[in-house]
Amino acid sequence: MHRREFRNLICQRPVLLDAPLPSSCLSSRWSEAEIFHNLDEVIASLTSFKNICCDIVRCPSAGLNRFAMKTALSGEPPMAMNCELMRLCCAALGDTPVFGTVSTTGQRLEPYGTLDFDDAVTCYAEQGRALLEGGAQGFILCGSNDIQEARAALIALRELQDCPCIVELTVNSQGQVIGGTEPLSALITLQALGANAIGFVPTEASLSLAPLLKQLKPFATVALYGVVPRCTTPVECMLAGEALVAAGANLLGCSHQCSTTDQYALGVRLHNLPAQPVQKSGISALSSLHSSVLLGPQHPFAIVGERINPTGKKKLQAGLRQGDLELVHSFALEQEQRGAAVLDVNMGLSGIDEKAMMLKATGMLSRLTPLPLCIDTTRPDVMEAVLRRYPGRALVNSVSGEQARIEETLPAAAKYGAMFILLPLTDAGIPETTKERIAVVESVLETATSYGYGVEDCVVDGLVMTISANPEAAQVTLDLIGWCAETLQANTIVGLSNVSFGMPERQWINSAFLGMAMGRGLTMAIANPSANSIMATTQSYNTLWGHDLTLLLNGGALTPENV
Ligand code: THG
Repeated sequence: MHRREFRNLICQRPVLLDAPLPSSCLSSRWSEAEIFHNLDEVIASLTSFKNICCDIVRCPSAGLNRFAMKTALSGEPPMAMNCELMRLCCAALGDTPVFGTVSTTGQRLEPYGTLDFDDAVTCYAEQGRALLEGGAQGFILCGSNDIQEARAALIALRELQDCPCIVELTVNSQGQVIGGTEPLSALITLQALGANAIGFVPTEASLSLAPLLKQLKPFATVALYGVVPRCTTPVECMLAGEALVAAGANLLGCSHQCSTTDQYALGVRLHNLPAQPVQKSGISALSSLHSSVLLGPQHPFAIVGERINPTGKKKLQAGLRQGDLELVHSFALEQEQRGAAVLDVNMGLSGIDEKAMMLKATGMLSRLTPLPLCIDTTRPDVMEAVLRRYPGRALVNSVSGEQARIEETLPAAAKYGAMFILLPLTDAGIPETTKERIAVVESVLETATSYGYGVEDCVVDGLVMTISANPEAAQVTLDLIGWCAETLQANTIVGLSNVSFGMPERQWINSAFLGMAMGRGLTMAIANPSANSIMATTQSYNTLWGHDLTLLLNGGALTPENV
């Protein structure tokens, strides 16, 4: 099945996705090996549902990966089992599409465990290939409780074929993805990475997912999927399904404790419920392993902390040359504590292995801080390597009109669905006038659109130059910011300290310029959050626009003694 067909399917009406396994299998929780040894019974159960209520059937292949099977008792090579099981399901179900299921390897991935990310990707690619060979129309990643495992599977399956991938995450009774990822953060990460539907399974079978789906719906550009809680009657099952659809669900599944009669009732009911819309254009948002940051004029102003950058920092340079990340660690905590929303990470230093250092630093930072990262490198291979492993949705710094950025960095950013900073410059240099810069912004955006990007996925850099070299530098940048905010409705950013380079009283100039740019619609700045004047302006902006009243009302994050 092509991804477009899947989208059409869910646009018609809510879809039921299920695995009508034999009750003996469910009650005694068969292993995949046992399922394989009782195939007749499994297939008979699947067939009994043919054309009745399920729109998509799950092939019970979930645990047949090389890591999980190592511990299971079976003589068959797992890949042959995947293919055979899928083939039999497809033969039994005729026209009803069968999706391959994959699930945990049973081993913890880095950074929490020892399983290498690439080994996990290889494992899911191998299983996915076998399932496609057997006739899989799409994939479901079942009950994942680790965002990195979900990412590894999604990357592997997306690299195989352009078929739909549904990701199902386990949430606990507090509404958190097990592993500590907030559901919104998981949604931002996985929809950017190319999942076609994202869903949740509660660890407590009686928990209703309706409030969670309702909360996530405004942020979802993909289908939402929810599992109906445990029911005791068919009517109860229908009502629970209706509640999930009303909350925004496009796909439903049933708890294993629901009877086949319950499932049938729900399937029939769905034929008469309206399809829930799926938003076309997305939101500007970044995420990390645990958390997320929303960007734009309706949200708090975002300071991108600039300090993790060896330029002009002797101590940091010396540390990095010895592979020591102690200063990176302390700069991160300090910037987080000072109110940065995002951390820029730049490891550009002659004589070090930039790729290895970037991977090491971003891996450490992902565990250390909930702030999403801005990956600042000119090397496309470094960008690609970091984005592949980063457990969230990063900000790419940067894509410009330069040929190398367009041909290499942009495709890498697009593959992992990262947001990107758009620098309005070309191989010919930085255009002097606002008009020329606008032309570069439009041209880069046009190319980005062909990769599936929308304007909400980019942040235009105002490219502020120092006024000590050109007295009109600030004006040109302010006009560009104004145009982006009003006409393009795009986020904008500036490297704030550039404006005052070579001038006296730099902090005065920087904070005045920040206020002026905010007035034209600036939404982000790369700056040093240890500068009180910058953070005071930022907190005041957030208070004046009503984004965050608490900070100043409580005396501000900048306490009297450090202002
Ligand atoms: N746009 C985009 N990315 C950028 C910039 C931009 N990345 C790099 C730069 N400009 C922003 N980052 C920095 C990092 C450090 C400094 C300035 C800008 C800096 N460092 C002090 C020095 O060199 O002396 C050290 C100060 C300290 O200890 O923190 O000034 O414009 N997209």
